[in-house]
Amino acid sequence: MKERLEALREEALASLQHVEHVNALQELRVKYLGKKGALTEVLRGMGSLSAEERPVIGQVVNDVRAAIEAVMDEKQNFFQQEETNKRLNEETIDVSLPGRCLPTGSIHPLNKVAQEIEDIFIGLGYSVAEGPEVETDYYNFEALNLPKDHPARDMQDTFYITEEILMRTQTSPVQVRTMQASHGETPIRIICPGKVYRRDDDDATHSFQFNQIEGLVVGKNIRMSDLKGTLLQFAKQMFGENSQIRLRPSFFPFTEPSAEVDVTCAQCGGCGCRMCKGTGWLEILGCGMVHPRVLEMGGYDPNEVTGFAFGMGVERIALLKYGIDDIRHFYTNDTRFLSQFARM
Ligand code: 2NM
Repeated sequence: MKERLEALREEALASLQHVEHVNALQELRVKYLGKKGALTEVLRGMGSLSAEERPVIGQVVNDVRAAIEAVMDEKQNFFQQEETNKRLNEETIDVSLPGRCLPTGSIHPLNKVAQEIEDIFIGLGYSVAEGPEVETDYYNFEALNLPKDHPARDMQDTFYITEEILMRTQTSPVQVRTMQASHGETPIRIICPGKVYRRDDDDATHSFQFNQIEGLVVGKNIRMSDLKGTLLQFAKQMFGENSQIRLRPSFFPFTEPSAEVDVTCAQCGGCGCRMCKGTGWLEILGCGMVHPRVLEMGGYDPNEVTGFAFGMGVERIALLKYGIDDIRHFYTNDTRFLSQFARM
């Protein structure tokens, strides 16, 4: 029996020499030390031994088991270490690699231009005033010298909610509200930025919703020359120090006299190009001296104070400033378009 046990040990140790994988090791563990393994088989035969032989053979069984287990444990540790080394190698982190860049947003060109316009007028001492986009007929038309039967009150162009409530078509109702809230106190120096709405079909130069900035100055002895000087200052800051402006007579119900303002084309310096259609001039805004009736409805005595006002479309200014050919680029939100303004 002792010989059988020793032969078993030699056989097990020999097989263990060639083991190259944990699975094979596990198979050998079952084969020699398992419940139905070779060593257990030998132990079963111990019943037939004499009382003297039993402890001797028992000791041999224990020794053989210990010898086999020792080599198996050693192999097990080796495989474990090998596995750990492999994983450490595969999972190395190159701490010198640059981090991944997250895409960052940028300020929308329309908001950027609006902010720039606001900053210029804030620098000239103006305050920013805002008001509702849903307006009453009274603030949007009536108080701006457009009574119900006025031909300039084109029903086609206005989004009506009820007969008396509408989407504002310009930001001037904010200026009426400001005048009325001031109770005849001067001076007023405000700009009113915001969204306005017109029932237009969208195309390269029109949108049913766009952004406007209107300005209003009310005080003693405010004259047309103040308006012209202010707008020249604005044009120089917005389009470049060499810019010039010209005023052409026009008509608005809320101003008298009224004018349209052109700025010299910055693309060609006034020589004529595609942008200015060969004229050297670009139309940028409308303006005029506030109509006495508008001052009156705003709570002012037109014999005591005068005022000037102007209005411009932010989209139009942005198109001209950046040489963009279609207003719809501003609303499509294609990041290839928008990202170009990130660093401008
Ligand atoms: C324009 C052109 C001319 C304007 C007038 C007023 C107010 F409230 F004083 F009557 N606000 N804005 C005005 C004048 C707006 O936009 C092209």
